[in-house]
Amino acid sequence: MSVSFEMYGHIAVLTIDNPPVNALSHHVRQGLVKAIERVNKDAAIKGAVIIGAGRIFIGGADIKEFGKPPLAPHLPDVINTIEACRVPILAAINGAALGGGLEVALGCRYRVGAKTAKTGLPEVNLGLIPGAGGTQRLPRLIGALKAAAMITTGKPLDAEKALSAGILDAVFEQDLLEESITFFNVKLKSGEIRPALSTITTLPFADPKGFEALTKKTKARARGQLSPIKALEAVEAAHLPFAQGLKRERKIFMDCMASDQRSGLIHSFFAQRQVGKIPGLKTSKIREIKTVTILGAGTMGVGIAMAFLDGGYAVQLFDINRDAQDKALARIYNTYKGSVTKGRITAPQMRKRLDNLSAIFDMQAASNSELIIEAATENMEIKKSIFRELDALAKPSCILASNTSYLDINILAKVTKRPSDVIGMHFFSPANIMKLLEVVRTDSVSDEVLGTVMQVGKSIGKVCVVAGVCDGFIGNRVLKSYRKQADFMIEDGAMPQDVDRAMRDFGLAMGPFQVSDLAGIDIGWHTRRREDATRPKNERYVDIADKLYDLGRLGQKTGAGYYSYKDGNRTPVDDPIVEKLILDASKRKQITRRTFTDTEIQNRILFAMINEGAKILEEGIALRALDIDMVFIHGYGFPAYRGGPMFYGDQIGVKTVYDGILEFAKTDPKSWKPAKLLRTLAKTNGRFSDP
Ligand code: T1G
Repeated sequence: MSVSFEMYGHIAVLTIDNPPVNALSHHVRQGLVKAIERVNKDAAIKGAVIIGAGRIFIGGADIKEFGKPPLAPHLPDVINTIEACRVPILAAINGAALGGGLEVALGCRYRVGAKTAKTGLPEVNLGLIPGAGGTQRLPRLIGALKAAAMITTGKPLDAEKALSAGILDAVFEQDLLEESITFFNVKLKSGEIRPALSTITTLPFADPKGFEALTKKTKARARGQLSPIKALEAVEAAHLPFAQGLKRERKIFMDCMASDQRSGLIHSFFAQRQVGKIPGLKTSKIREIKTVTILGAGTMGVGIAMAFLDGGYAVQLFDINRDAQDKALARIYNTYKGSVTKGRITAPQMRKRLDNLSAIFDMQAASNSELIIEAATENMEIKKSIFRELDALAKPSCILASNTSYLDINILAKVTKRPSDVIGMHFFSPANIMKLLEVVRTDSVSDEVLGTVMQVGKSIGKVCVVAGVCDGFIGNRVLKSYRKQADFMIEDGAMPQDVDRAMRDFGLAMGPFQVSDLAGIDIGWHTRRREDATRPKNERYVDIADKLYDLGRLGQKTGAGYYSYKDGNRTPVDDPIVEKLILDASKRKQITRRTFTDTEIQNRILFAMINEGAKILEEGIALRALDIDMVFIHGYGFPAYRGGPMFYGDQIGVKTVYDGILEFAKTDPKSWKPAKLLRTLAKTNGRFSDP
C-alpha cells in the first residue's frame, strides 16, 4: 500500500510508504488523492497528518518517471487537492522533505519536523526548478529573497535552520507522530487555522535590493547552467496572483524538463549512485576499518588524513621528518580553525577530529591499523621498499593502499606476501575537498578488499570509481590526451587564453592552461621527463611548457606561468612574454599560425577526451562509460549539466565524434587514431551507454 490511512481520534494519519525514498511515484499520487477524498467525505474527521514511513519523509518526485509521458494525477494538482481539503492538514516531516516532498508540505497548513528533518528544493541540481508550486508557495511563507536563495542553490536546511526560517512550526525530539498530533489538536481547538499559502496575496519580507543582488550572484555562479536563472524567473512570478504564478512556474518547469541540461544532470545523479556498484563482485563481505595510517605528511598526506578525520576515523600520520610533521599538524589545525570560523564545523567537531589524529615517527606504530595508505614520493623504488616494510609489520587483514597517480601498483603488490590486500587509492588534491577517488584494481586484489575500499571511500564522502592499472588510470590518462591537443593548438595558432575561454564557455570550471598554472607547470615537466625515454621519436612534441619551466614560470606559485598573476592575485592576466614565446615556438617549427574558432577548440579537446575514453573502455580500464563521466565531473571540473564526456558524446552522437576525428586526422593522422569502439558505435549508430 503506498499511502496507508489510520485514525488517531478524529485525526486521519496518511503514511506514505514507497521505498527507498518515498518518491511521489504515480501510485503514491493516486493514493494521496484517494486518501484526501476519504477525509473530505467523513465529517467526523477534523484534521489530517501526512508522514513518511522509514527515515525519509518524501524524497521528491519520482525522477525515474522523467522523460516518460506524465500520468495524472499530476503533482501540482495533488498538492492543490491537499491544500483545498475540507479540513486542515499537517505535514509531520520525519526526514528528508526534498523537491516535491517539501512542495507537498507547503500544500499543508502546518509543518512540523523531527530533529532529522531536512527541507529543500534541490531541483536545480537536476536541471529543473520546483514544478509543483514550490516557487509560488515558499515565497509566500518566507519571502521571495530567502525562497530564491534556497531554490537557486538547491541547498537543504536542517531542522533547526528550517525552524528559524519559518518553514517548520515546531521541531519535536521524542515521538514525532504523537507530538505532532498533540500540537495539531491545540491548533484545531484554537479555531484559528492558518490560511492556505495560495491565498496570500502580498509576499512577506519584501527586499527588492537583496533580490537584485542575489540575481547577480546567481548569474555569476551558474556558469552556463540554466535552471538557477530560470528558478529566479519563477520566483519573481510569485508577485502575480497565485493561479497565474503557478501557470508561469509550470511553463518554465516544462522548458527545463525538455533541456539537454536536465538529461545531463539526471544522468549525473543516477551515475553517481551506479558507479559504486561493481558488476560481478563475488562477495559483499566488508572488513571493519577503525584506524587508518597515512604514510607521508606532504600535501596529499595531509589532505587524505583530513578526509578520514572528517569521516570520523582514527588517523595516524607518519613521517620520519619531524619538520614535515610539525608543518602538517599546523596545516590541519589551521584548516579546521578556519572551518570553525566560517561556521562549516563546530569547535567540538574540530576538537574531536584533532583528538582522533596522532603523529607517528616509527612505522612500526602502523601495525595497529586496518588500512595503511602510502602517500610518499612518486618513486617506484622508494614505494617498493615501503611496501616490503609494511608487509612485514602490518597485521594480517590490514589493507595496503598506494596513492600513486600513475605508477604500476601490480609491481607493489608483487613485493608483498599479501598481493590480494594491495590496492590503489588515488585521491585528488586537495584530498579533503575533491570528491573523486580512483580505486585502482590490481590483478591480484580480492573482491573483499575492493568492496571494503569502495565502502570506506563512500563513508568519507568520496565518489569512488574503479580504475584498472595503466599510466594515469582513467582521469590523468584522458587529461594527457586533451592536454596534447591544447598544446598543439597554441603552437598552431591559438593562444592559451583562446583555448581556456572556449573551454570555460563549454562549462569547464577552468581551461587546461589555467589548470596548469594552478597545479604547477613543474608537475607536467616532471611527467614529460619521465616519458622522454619511451616517447616515440617521431611523435609531435610541443616544448612551450618546457620553455616556461626553464624561465622559472611555474604558474600561480611563482606569480607567472602561461599567465601572469599580479601581487598574489589569482586572476590570470594575458602575458606578452608568453605570447612572444609561443610565436617563437611556431617559428622554430616553421608553422604558419592560423585562427581556431571556439567550436573547433572545443571539438578538438572534447573529441580527444571521448576517443581516449573509448580506448579505456575497450581495454577494460573503466567498467562503464558512466565511470569515466564521474571521474571528470567529480575530479576535473567537467560541468555536471553536460553529463560527462562520454554522455556528451552520446548526446551529440558517436558518429559526429568519429567523423570529426577523421576530419582532424586528415592533417594530423598520427595523433588522431579513432578507437575501435568509436568506429563500431559510429557504424552501428550505437551509444557508449549501451549495456
Ligand atoms: N526519484 C527516484 N529515485 C530516487 C530519488 C527520486 N527522487 N531519490 C533517490 N532515488 C533512488 C536513488 O537513485 C537510489 O537508487 C536510491 O533511491 C537511494 O538513493 C516536482 C520535479 C532522498 C536524500 O532531488 O537527494 O521533486 O541506486 O543512495 O543516500 O518539484 O536520494 O538504490 O537504485 O541517494 O539515503 C527532487 C534526490 C526530485 C532528491 C536519500 N528530489 N534524492 O539519500 O539514498 S525532482 C531530489 C536524494 C522534484 C518537483 C521536482 C537522496 C535522498 P538505487 P540514495 P540516500
